[in-house]
Amino acid sequence: MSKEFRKIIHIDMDAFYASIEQRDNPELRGVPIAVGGTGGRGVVATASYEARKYGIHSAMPAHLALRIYPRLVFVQPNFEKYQQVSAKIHEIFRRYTPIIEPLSLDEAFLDVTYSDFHLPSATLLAKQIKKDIQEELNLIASAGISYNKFLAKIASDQDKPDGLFVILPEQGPEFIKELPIEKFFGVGKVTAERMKDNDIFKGADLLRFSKIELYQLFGKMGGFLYNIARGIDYREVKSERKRKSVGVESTFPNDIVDEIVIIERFTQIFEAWWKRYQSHQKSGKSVTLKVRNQDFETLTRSFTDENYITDKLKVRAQLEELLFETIELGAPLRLLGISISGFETNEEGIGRQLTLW
Ligand code: DCP
Ligand code: MG
Repeated sequence: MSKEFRKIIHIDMDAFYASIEQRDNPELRGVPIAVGGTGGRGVVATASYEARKYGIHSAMPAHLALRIYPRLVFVQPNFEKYQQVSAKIHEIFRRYTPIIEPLSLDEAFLDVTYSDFHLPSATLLAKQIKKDIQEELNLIASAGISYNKFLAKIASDQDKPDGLFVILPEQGPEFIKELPIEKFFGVGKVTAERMKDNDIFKGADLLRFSKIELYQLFGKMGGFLYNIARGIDYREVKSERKRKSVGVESTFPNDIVDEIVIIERFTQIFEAWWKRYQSHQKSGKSVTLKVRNQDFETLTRSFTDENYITDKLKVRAQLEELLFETIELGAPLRLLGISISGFETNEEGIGRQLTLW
């Protein structure tokens, strides 16, 4: 029975930016804070849970938030830091599955249908991920666990903060019946309005319509809505591995001619590309070099290795050789890029099936 069902975890960090700021500045702990700008058109990016009690929330204009709670502490966002924290959260995810699809810095789907990890259930695995995040990063995450993306995403919001919520296959259809359409993940504002025009306010209301009627009303979305109303969502968790290539390129502020400068720029781009390639934790076999000259003529040259590319020095030497075969010496160079593709695709069928609960 469990065979047909996938096991998906959706992780969403609690008050992400605000929690990081409170973690790193003890004076802000327990205090209503907002991360965001206070300038003329400043808005609250996120509010700490202490501030939310007063009704302060994301996207609220700063002046309004301050009117509601004049002692609200505003903290300037530090996106670089949030990105670094996000990368660390992803390192934790990767211990448990390679199939990770980020939705934003603080949210991601994990497909753990097959996992080599020693825990036998997706719920226990989600608990372990929350524990790792808390112990190693001193931050709280909420987790939703279910058999598809739609329900996993809804589930992570059910029990926030510090949530852990499971929706089992037999509970899915009932759960959706009561779900207001504003909470439908994947349904935009326009579709939501059209749903209301047709007296559709919650999942159960969709069941009145045939598939054809839903297609007539909502176009392509119709099929999706028909399935969702029955707890069915076939969308895959699209991992970074499924991205076709990983590359870095740079257009130079001034065209470059000098061979020494070309090597210097090549080295910078190569290093940045290699770092990105490593951080994506996937192996590719084909490397492509892209150059653009003064006349905007773009040339690409590739080579493919029999084995996955892991030897930094070797690939650097190959690329350098290719570069000097490709560019005309003395001709000004406008853009240089390196990318890798031909990634391994086998990510299922490894490990064993987990139970959902
Ligand atoms: N964010 C933003 N502007 C918004 C919404 C969010 O800049 N309108 C940023 C700040 C958040 C982060 O994205 O910290 C994550 O968004 P969430 O919607 O997940 O909100 P939080 O993580 O802050 O809170 P919650 O505990 O409700 O998930
Ligand atoms: Mg969040």
